[in-house]
Amino acid sequence: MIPKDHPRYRSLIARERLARCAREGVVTLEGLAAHGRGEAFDYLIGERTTPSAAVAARTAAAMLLSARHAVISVNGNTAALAADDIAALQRVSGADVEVNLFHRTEDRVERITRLLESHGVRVLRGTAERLIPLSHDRALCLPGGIGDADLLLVPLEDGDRCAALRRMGKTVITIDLNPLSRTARTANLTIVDELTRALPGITAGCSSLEPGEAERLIGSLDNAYLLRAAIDEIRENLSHALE
Ligand code: PTJ
Repeated sequence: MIPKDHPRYRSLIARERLARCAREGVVTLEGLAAHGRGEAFDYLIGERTTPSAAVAARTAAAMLLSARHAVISVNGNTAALAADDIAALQRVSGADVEVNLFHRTEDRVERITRLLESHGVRVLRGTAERLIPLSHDRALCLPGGIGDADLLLVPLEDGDRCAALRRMGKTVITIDLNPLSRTARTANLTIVDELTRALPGITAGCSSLEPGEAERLIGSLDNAYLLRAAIDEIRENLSHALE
């Protein structure tokens, strides 16, 4: 039992949930390691949504609402940490949700689908085909889902698939606390923020964009600028860390 007044309460609850989901076969052991890397970067950015991440989240909202066919691609970590946030974002954006895994087994796809559905997410189902130009099973996706999408939101992505999706001509938005990762540098738009802060930020953006704001945000999108801003924010945070 984690006491509510523990100074690291949120972090400990997230770890507890991931560990439980790992025991249930939703999250992989590799996913636990990936979360640890994310936590380390979250310390560096000060465990808050930085100004550049807030702009990135609003831009993501604009892109999701302007897409012909937007799909949110969900993996084990995302389902474990943010099933309610995915449901809320799907409601306001109308995006499809597809389960796509790095460590793919049909059993995991089914477990993650059921977990998402129990939180109110409508998950695409069907027969996956090898449509993404990759040699591993992350190539498998649904022809009417990721296969047809013009825009993908892929939280906690791996760099290979991000690059392959770009080669297919798709626009890729990612959420990644590491601004130096290959994914962060390959995506069209990277939100350098923790998943459970970034998703509600996108959802809020979807219901509060002013007239003309979406065009302005999309027109001025510069991911390299946003990544440099994230690194500057880390540097600034570190310079006050021990005060
Ligand atoms: O469920 P599967 O089989 O699809 O596997 C999912 C993982 C996450 C294991 C897989 O996609 C993977 O190996 O990812 P990577 O290459 O480790 O990349 C994950 C990135 O997400 C890293 O750069 C982490 O810093 C970052 N990250 C981890 N946790 C969070 C995060 N970013 C935002 N919020 C988090 N909670």
